[in-house]
Amino acid sequence: MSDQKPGFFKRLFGAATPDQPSPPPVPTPPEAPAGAFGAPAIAPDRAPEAEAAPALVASQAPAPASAAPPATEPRSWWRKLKEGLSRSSSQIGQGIVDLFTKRKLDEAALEDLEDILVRADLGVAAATRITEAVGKGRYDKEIDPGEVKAILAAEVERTLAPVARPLVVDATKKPFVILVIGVNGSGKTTTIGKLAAKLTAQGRSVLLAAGDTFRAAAIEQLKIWAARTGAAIVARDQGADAAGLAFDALKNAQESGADIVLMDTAGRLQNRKELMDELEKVVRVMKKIDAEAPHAVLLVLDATVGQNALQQVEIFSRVAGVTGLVMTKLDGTAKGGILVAIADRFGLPVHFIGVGEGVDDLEPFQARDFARAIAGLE
Ligand SMILES: Nc1nc2c(ncn2[C@@H]2O[C@H](COP(=O)(O)OP(=O)(O)OP(=O)(O)O)[C@@H](O)[C@H]2O)c(=O)[nH]1
Ligand SMILES: [Mg+2]
Repeated sequence: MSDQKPGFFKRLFGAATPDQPSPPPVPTPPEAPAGAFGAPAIAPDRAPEAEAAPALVASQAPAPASAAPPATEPRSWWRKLKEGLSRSSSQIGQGIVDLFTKRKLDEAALEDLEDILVRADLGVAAATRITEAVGKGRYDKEIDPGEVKAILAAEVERTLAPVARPLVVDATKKPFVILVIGVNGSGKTTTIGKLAAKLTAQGRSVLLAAGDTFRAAAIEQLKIWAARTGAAIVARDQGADAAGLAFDALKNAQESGADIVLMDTAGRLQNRKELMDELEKVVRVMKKIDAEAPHAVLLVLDATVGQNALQQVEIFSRVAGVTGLVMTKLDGTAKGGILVAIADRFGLPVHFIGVGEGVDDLEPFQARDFARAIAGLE
């Protein structure tokens, strides 16, 4: 990570931009309200608008020395994303090819298209919109499968653009506390490791809080990430109280002057009340130290669970006030379309997506890239 240029990080983590206007209504990409977590949706790396990414505020964070990312970086991410989403895109793409090759567009074809999209987890609302867009002005005409994919990509991008918002780390909040939550095995600890790598490479001091006190292996897993990224770590023994650990970690971060706390938590099923109560307690204890903490609550969702992710967003939001989403395991699943359904239903910012287990397999979420990848376009 150390060879990444600052311009790359400028796009990874926006800075607080206190004088930005309030968000306009959907579907225009919303801009960050004062002090909130979010920033204008960022254009894909390959587009010229990429340079319009929000600048870091000089007084709050060091100015980048060079804006240019390495020439190979965006393309390699695009490849990973495209390959990662290939199961989702081939399922949709094959369905479209089968449906529209040498066939006139009629009501039955549109219904079949809607079925394909619903089966690919995009949700009924998006499937209906996309089908209507395909049908518009094209009845009884032949339509090329490539044209259908282009319409699909455009509609998916329109849905996702408002939620593709970077995680804004406000340097005036010190430490900036990020609580990471989600069900068992969704990718929380790995995501924390990947984020720690990006943040430490950006020159920020990071403290990891080993809040998954249930499993000794979870504490060890986080210690490995700390050693690997140079982040500090606060851990207690297995079985310790997670809220107590949160208290220790925030105190330690305040005293040591850490910029950012990334707090891991034990995975919990959204229907286990006692575990959800414990999460609420973690948040309450954090507020005793800093009334505004946690400054960001990231819900990590595993794309492979498909429709179940909708319920996870709903319940975790209620308990812990989710401010943004990270979707992992988009590689190798045919259920990548669930991100579209989640955007439609909740409108929560999607900060990052994961397409693999490696440290570089997490990137800021960009609507256009995702839309084109899932539609199987180059
Ligand atoms: N393929 C793939 N695997 C991932 C991704 N993110 C995480 N994983 C893997 O998913 C598994 C679970 O990841 P963890 O980070 O341990 O998940 P967790 O949410 O911390 O799990 P618990 O602590 O048990 O709740 C590990 O094997 C990770 O390497 C991803 O984007 N793609
Ligand atoms: Mg974990």
